[in-house]
Amino acid sequence: MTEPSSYPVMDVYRQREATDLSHYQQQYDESINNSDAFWRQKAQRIEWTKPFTEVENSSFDRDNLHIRWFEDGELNITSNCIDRHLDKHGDNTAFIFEPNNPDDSNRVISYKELYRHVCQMANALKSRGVKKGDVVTLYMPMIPEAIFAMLACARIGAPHSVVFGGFSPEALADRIDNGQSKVVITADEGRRGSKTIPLKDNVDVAIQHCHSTRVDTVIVVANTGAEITWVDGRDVDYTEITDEQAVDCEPVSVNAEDPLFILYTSGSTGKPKGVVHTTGGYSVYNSLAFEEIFDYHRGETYWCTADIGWITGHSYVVYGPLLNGATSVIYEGMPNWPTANRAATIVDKYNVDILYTAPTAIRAMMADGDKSIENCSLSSLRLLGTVGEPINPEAWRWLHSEVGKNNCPIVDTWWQTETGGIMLTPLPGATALKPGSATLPFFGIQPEVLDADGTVLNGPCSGGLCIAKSWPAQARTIFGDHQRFIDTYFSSYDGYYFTSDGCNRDEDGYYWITGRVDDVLNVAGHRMGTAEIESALVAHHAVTEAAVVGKPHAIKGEAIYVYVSLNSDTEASPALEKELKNWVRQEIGAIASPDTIQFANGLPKTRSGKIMRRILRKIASDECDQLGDTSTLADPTVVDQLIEQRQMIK
Ligand code: 6R9
Repeated sequence: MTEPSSYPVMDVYRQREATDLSHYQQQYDESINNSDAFWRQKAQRIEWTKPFTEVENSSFDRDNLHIRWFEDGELNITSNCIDRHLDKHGDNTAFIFEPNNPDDSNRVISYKELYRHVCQMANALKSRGVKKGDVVTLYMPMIPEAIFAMLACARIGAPHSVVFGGFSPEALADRIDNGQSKVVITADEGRRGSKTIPLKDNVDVAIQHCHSTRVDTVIVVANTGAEITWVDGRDVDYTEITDEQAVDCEPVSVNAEDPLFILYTSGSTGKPKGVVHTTGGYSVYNSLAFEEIFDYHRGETYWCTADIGWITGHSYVVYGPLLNGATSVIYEGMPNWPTANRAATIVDKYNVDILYTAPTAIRAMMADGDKSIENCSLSSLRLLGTVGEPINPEAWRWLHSEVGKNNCPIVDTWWQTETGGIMLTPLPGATALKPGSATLPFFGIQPEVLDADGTVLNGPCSGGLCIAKSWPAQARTIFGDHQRFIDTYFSSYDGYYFTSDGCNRDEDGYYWITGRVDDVLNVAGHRMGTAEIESALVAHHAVTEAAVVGKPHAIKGEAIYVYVSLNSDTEASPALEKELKNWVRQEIGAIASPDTIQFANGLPKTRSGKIMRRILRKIASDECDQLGDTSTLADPTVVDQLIEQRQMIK
């Protein structure tokens, strides 16, 4: 049987009132042609402590760049996430926490309980001197306290900076320093399958590595109960400090354009940048996006498998769902531990209606075949979503038939840390699906495809994906470096936000993301800058030069392939290879650890000294017959050597 290339809107999927593409089209046109009126109305989803008068004040002109939404309005996002649900829905479940070990008991947290936890935590932060505008760093496992801590910060107007628990002490230190964060919230340890992660130990090391910030408070959640070192006066136990606090905490009313959080992400150059999101536009956009894209109805159970260390965790584990009074599953562990079908058993255990996950997780399940779904009915599911990287049609079809039982639409959602919310997506029940395409723009999003010369292309085409006008959830700046924000996103194409993704647009206007066109890798859905890994490598005494490229990988999407040339007095050896892998792990974190290291005598460079990664990518992928033009190389013989060395390590 040949697979269909397009999946029509499902008849069984009829939760919406008027669900067809013309309904979408009508609203979409309104959102673009009558943007102010559209967003003014959508902003009524939010309770404002001071109503805004003006909707949008923005320009993508690089000499006069500004992005402001609802700029004279005031609000508190946590009142919208929690307080306003209390009267009628306070006993509804906000979160069901599934622990790493299936034998440990789960935790069910109602909106009323969430209120108390968040208020007590907010009061605890105040008792340690945290004020509006102070950046608080979180380095947490996926446990409810991580969410309480994020919301506690937002309650008092303190921007949170969540650092993924897989990052190293060095990476954590950089982020603490960058945000000048005096307070860190962590846990003794995190759990990932059979492994534990020494979070508190890492925080201790990170604090020693901070150059410009004196951390005066470390709040520690006892998660595993492990023995940890304790610095009196600085370290405080989470339960002790929260238990003694009042159970109410007045939400601080902030301006719509006050920062809600900083989140670091990798770019093509230099150190990760702290992307800044503000409060008003982010709330309006994600409140709407969550409801529309997941077609969420109160009482349904939603599970987004992302970690709160990433933007998906911020927008679609924490804020989007809570703004809609949703019930979410959160899970501390790995999808395939202790058994291959763990994720599927969680779906069955909680009768999950909506599952939002990453292609890499789907491919890992697929690789385990029937084992990943055995003894599970998955019959509660009615909608599936993916995010993080392009989903290959094979994985899409497997998800559709084996997990969704041919009964669930799949929303393939394309977006970025910088976009704050989902940008390209089908709307379930309205958009016909094509496996591998993120389909059409969400409300208010005006994508354009530009060629290398900056010409806007029409109809079916391929080129760089740009966005022509601002949307409410857009990042406002890079923390402490506004010029870098302008240079990175608004300088490639005049008057456009450039996404750094390439794409194709087909005859139906559907978008097909082809991946990053800058030097950013996407490893298991995580963004990694090649420059970042290279600079970690050259900091090792044995390394003179390093070049990092992505190599296609069946499950992770891309694997990290590294070319390293060594000092003349150092010999290549398996021991050194291991040492370098560990080195990167220590400098950045396990997610950046190279899969392959190829020792090289020299790297292919242009006469002006630029490393030709295109060639390195081809060699790594064993496509040496497709090297293309090598005539501009300073020394073309380097390539033959590299190919020979590649044969040896295969
Ligand atoms: C939300 C998130 C952003 C990059 C982005 C693109 C890739 C994300 C995708 C996708 C194809 C999708 N990406 N979703 N590519 N289809 N549905 O992942 O943010 O970590 O900042 O990564 O991820 O390349 O530019 P972030």
